Amino acid sequence: MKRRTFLQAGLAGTLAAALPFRPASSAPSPLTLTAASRSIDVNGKAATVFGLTGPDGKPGLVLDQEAGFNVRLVNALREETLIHWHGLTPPNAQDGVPDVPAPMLKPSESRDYGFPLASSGTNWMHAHTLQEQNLLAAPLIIRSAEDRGRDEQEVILFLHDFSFSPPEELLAGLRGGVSGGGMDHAHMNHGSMSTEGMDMEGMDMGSMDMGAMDMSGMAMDLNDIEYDAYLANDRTLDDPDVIRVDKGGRVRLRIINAATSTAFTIDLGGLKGSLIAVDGQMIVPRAVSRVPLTMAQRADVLIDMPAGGGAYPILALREGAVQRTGIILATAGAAVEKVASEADEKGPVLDLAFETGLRAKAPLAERSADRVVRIGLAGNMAGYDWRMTGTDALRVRKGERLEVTLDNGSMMAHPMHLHGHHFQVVAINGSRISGAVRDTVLVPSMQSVTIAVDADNPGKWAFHCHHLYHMASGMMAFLEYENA
Ligand SMILES: [Cu+2]
Repeated sequence: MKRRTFLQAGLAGTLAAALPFRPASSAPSPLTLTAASRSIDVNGKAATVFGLTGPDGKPGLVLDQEAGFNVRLVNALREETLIHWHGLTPPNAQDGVPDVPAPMLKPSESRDYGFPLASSGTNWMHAHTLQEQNLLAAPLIIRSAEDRGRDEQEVILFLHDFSFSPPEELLAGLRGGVSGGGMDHAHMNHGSMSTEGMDMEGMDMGSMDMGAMDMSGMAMDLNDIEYDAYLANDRTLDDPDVIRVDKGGRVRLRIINAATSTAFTIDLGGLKGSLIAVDGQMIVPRAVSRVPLTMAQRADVLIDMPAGGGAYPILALREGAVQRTGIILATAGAAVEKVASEADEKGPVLDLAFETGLRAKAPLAERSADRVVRIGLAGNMAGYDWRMTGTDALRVRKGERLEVTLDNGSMMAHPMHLHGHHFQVVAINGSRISGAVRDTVLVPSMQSVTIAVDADNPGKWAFHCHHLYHMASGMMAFLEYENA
């Protein structure tokens, strides 16, 4: 039976009049998502980057949760690629790590994806290769019926770190091969700063050049790469995305840090927000004016715009550096003043203070762990040989509760991401909390974070640092199900 005939038969008589017309429920045709090259303007210079465009011509996808994930990925690039659905929990065969297990898509090849959407939330999609550096990444927003019924304006803030140098060159520079363009300090100062003569008491953690001190007084490395620009919705503050909002209206900011190796602190400026979700998962709402956001993390912030109107920059401050990017929320007729791309002060260094205060709205069920694993995070800037240790123990059976303590003995912070699952942060430096449910957690230098995972999605799942160059240099492991 042809689809049209089937639909007509199914909708015959009074039933057709009573039910809303929903062709997607009987014979869904997939939404087309195209990976292609495109051109953007970065500080007055044309740049050829990748992009992922949905059926409406906009970047990425905005999906209704109940319709499920029903997408045809088309590779319109002249090279192979594959896309990871970051924050979703697809069956293992539909995850996007090349050959784990699905192969890359060849040029002009397409592939259909279909699975139920377990939760609504702010997620994203990206290539699990160096192509991510060239913006093969986009928002992936899942909206529940409840979300769609709210009287609020949704605004996406999609962050990225941009370089005119190819990622292969950036990586080679970090490994010591070449002094690639865009990097000026990959081998300077890191791990070698002296604390002698410093006044630790009165020290401003964000004011030091190149790094900062952890609590034991050791030097931490912050940024591996000096980028040419920091983008918010593909733009810099020289020509920012100005989004029209209503006086007194409610805005739901969906913030995505899609930078490959840059952490930010989101600064709401004069506005007050309520943080309602992290990594797409609801938390007990928390009043915020600033939100730390490491690589791959997301944050949903509700903002009630002032009744008087005006123009309000939402800024992303680069960690430990003066660079910043952002968007402007502006009411009709408001004068939009230019915001400089560099601040007077360096952006804050991310720690776990904020994370410690987060509480999941729907925590994992109370139960003891069936398996407890300790993973070390190791490596250094000198050799650029990042790795995870103790990974042989990353095994689980379906139905088990796994607890993993991520123990960072290196001088850099690592944003750790597990595919195919959400986990709950259950301890920070050994102190138990009922923390946020997430898919990416920051483990700062010389600190530990314990996560709990319910093993409910069999397969072989990537578990890695979301700093692209750490991952590419070896900081990646797999959680494997036994008897799967
Ligand atoms: Cu890392």
